[in-house]
Amino acid sequence: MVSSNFVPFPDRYVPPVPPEQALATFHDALRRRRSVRMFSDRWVPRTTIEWLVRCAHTAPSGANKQPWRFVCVQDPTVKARIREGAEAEEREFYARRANDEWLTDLAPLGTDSTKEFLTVAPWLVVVFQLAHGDDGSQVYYLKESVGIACGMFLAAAQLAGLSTLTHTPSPMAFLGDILGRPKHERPFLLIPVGYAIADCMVPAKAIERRPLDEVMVVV
Ligand code: IYR
Repeated sequence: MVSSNFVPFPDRYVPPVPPEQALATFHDALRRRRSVRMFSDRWVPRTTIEWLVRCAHTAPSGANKQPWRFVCVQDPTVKARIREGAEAEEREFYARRANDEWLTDLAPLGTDSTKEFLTVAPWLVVVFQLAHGDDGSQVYYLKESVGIACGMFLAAAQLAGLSTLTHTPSPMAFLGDILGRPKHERPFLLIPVGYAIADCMVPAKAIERRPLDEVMVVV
């Protein structure tokens, strides 16, 4: 098992407080995260976005292939094109693609095909999954890997006091076209990042969490 490919576990993290205290602090930040659709245009520095990507990029991935690309858009012209493309897909979604159950489930969120936040939020981070490495090599557990990286991105943004939305205008192929990405990069998630407006409203239903004993089983 231990071979010359191995090094001693470097720089192990030890929390400065007991585990449950560290977790309570982390949980307090996470539990107050809300998906936000009412963004202000308050600027977020590029260096902050770099930190978010750095955090996401610590994610584990199948065979450590790191099969992700984070395309961070602040150019107003590009954001406008993304909004146009997303709203075109969303109009189809609300008019035709979504079935009745889906529309009923979405009703409490008050969403429609207008996506103003796509031009207002200072950054749109478009996460792409790489169908193969840039060198053509295989990748493994692609969705799991990119999903974990996105989760870490969202947690990092929350820790920094930033608001995010997990937006999935579907299908998302238009994002690869607008951003000029190569064919092996497939859009995975569109994450607007910024600050919520002062009088931001969120759906009451989005605050509820099922009790722990419904989501956790101990055997
Ligand atoms: N993509 C659409 C619809 C939508 C779907 C789900 I599932 C949501 O949780 C929220 C919205 C939209 O963004 O309006």
